Amino acid sequence: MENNLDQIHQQALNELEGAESIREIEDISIRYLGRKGVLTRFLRNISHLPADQRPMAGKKANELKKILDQAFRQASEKHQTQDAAGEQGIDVSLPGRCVTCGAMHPISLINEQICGIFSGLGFDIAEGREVESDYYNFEALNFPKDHPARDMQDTFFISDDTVLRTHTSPQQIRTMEKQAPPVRIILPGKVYRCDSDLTHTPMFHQVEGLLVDENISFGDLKGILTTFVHQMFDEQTSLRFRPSFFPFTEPSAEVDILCIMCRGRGCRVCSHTGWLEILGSGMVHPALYENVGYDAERYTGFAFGIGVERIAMLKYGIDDIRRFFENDMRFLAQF
Ligand code: 2NL
Repeated sequence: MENNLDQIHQQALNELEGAESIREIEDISIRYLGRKGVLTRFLRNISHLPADQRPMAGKKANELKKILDQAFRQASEKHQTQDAAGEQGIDVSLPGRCVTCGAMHPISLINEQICGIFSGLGFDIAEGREVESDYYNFEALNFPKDHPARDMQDTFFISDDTVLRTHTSPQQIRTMEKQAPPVRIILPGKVYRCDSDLTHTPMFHQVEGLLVDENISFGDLKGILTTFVHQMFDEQTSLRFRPSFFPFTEPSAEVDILCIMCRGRGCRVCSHTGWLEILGSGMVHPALYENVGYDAERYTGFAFGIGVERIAMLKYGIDDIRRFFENDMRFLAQF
């Protein structure tokens, strides 16, 4: 009887050794442990043995059943991993593929930084449409009929009366139409101008700001924009307010910072002036208040416009604005 069991054990292991797939292992398992399997039949025939041999035979046979069951299972698991890799033609010994990680676009980074600074100063963030009417893009903003910006050369016209917005100001007009002062908003977004060279792309990003309330003076404009410059660049950055002109502000001022490349000594980046222009600003023109129904005697305010690409070029030392939109991963991965 024991010889018989040893024989079954040995034979099963031999067959298992020769098995080359999970299916073959399953077949062997069925041949030994299945309903009509060799070991199952042995167990069933124990009752025909002499009574004194039955307990020992039963014990040994059940032990063998457990041993074989485990052997089949282990062999099956081992094949499973090998087969899965083999079926897909995968060489599991090769090193793994690197998963490259995405990164924020430099323009998004600077845009978020600008918005973060003004959020901290209490400005709400608003957004608007990119297709605008002539009225909101020009008329309401005090552009005279013959202003060059109203020319095909500078503006993308969709029809006689519809344009791709050339600045985010139209949405500020819409906000003032809907909301009484105090208004304190910034407007980030894409704007479009028919222009293309080292420092201009037909689409670029702007963050405009507007603050209107009682008793707002040019001093408030200077304070807010000085704080912005110091947070955006460096606490020590020197800046100056230089008189300028925009149809929608009076007086108007452009803000320059001392050149961050040459510290004012004069270099190629600042065209040897020692200063870099970083934004435009001014006190909101009273004509705009008339257009939105504000009392121009009671309210004053200031506005400003920041070119996001311009700030990004200065902060990252990039001399061609088109780099931002070529989608070259070698460039974008650096930020
Ligand atoms: C620039 C100049 C500026 C504004 C934008 C503005 C908006 C309203 C009323 C008055 Cl609703 N002004 N925006 C004011 C001054 C300058 O942008 O060079 N941006 C890149």
